Amino acid sequence: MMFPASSSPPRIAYDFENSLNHPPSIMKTTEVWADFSQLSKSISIDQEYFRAGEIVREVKNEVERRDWRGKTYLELCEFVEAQIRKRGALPAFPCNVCADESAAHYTAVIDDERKIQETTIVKVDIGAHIGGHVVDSAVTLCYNDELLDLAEATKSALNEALKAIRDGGKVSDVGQAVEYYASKRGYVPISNLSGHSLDLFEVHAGTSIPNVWTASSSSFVRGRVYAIEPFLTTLEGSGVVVDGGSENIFSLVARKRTKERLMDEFLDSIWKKCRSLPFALRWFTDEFSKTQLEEMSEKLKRMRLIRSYPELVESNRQPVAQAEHTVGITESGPLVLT
Ligand SMILES: [Co+2]
Repeated sequence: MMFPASSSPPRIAYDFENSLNHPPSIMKTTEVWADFSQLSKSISIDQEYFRAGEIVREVKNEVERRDWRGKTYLELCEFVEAQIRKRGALPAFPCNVCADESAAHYTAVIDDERKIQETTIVKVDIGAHIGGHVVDSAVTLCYNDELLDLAEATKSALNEALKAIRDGGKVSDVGQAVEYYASKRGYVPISNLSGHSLDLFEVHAGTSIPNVWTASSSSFVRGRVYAIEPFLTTLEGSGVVVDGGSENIFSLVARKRTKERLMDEFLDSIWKKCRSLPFALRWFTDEFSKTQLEEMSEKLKRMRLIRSYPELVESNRQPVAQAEHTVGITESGPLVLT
């Protein structure tokens, strides 16, 4: 069967404390990547992916059960991240909350007072990891009756995409399926937002899975894990996202001493909490003040020790819907983990 609905293997008790000590504490993050990607290629789908997938599925249900209108972005982000932690995983990236024309990479800033509007379409993109085994999935909350069809079509486009995945098959089959289905429903896929392979402590591990047909020669590889995520917009949309101006998601690029004690402490804390997975400044307010965090992040960005991920908005300011699942290519075929 292509997508067995509930064939998760038995749960295993996972010793997270020990797993965190597992990566050797060396200075260059890139060296850690090399070691881990070798390791993960030699084994099939690790149990941790199944457990992390189950956790994200539960968290998505908790999000969908509630009415978020009038609540703040901060409340939604903190709810999602607390739900992940409560279940024994860690956020793999700050919860993304993107309304209307915003498609990706907005997370609540410290003291964010922005509220979810009464009539809106909101993408909630959720990532969790257990010992670096990252899963990534999203739900669209549609509080705008006129956009219900867009939201539903995007969900169905994801199903079409999942059906196009084969062990050893071309990733371009997915883009073709999404593009064909979207046009059949009267929508446009966002061509510069793609699905991606996942790896240990890596959200984007090298292989892109575009949502339109491309000449990509990449194939799905058994034992590997992929996030499949179509984004659709209306026919008035350009099908392209551009920088929206805000930057509030970051990740560590390199661990180097800066000659400033506070910044070194911040870098150490980032590494300890997140390795080089994406983070938000609000995750560090127990150790540093808001002003310190804002100043340090600016400086570290200029020094290229951290990078930022700008918010991405549809260039014609048209509404965008997203659907996303993480899929593992197992011995018995592709399996949806989330
Ligand atoms: Co993703």
